Amino acid sequence: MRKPILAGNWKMNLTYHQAEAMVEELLSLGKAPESVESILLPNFLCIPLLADKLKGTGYQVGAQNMSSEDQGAFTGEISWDMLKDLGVSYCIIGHSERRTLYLENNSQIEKKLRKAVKTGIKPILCVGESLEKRQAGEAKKRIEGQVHRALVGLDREDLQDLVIAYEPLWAIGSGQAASPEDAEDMCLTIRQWIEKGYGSDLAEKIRILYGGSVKPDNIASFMEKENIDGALVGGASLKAKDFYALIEGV
Ligand code: G2H
Repeated sequence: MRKPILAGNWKMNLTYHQAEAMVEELLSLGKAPESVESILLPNFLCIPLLADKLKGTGYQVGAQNMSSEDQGAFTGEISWDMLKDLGVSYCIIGHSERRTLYLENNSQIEKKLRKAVKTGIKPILCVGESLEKRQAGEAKKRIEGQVHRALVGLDREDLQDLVIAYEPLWAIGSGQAASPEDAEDMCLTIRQWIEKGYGSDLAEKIRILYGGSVKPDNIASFMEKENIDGALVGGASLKAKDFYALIEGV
């Protein structure tokens, strides 16, 4: 059985002191349930704070992005070992906001994913189609292409900790989530693609998440689906009560 994941992507929200207050409130609500991997992904400046506060609580700390390089003259970048040094376990790779606003392309995403898996950072690879692609009936082709381009040259052994998040662009931050049926269909498509390329063992093992306007009141409808193993949540992960309710809804 695949252990579900609830990952809170804070994006560029919460200052250090706001993050501190959020985490303290979260910890006052109760323990992280053992049946779910509960991960908070704050901005880089808050990673040391969360790593410290969440140590031994069952909550994990992730990053929203990382460099594909090891070290050196890469102004403004953060490397895998800087993250690992602080106890970061997961890192989002290729979020659609990085792809569209910062023009990250498939080749850069492939390099980042390769660096993550080779250095023991567990990647949460994000894929998703635009509304135009969906309306043109090209959503599946688009998703398969993104997964294919990100995994080029990696083999089954590299991908044991891979997590993929299906996040349709039109559902992100819009309040308009995909229907659980559509989300399930796309997550199944991804799993079948993995099965074809890497075999059924890996396809059965990897966690595939849905992301895009997930809230405490709709998470259960996604979790009912066979091929959805959790959620990547943005806006609704910023408040402690909502984040805790999301974990309970998994
Ligand atoms: C999609 C999601 C988190 P939100 O980007 O990755 O954000 O839940 O705000 O739609």
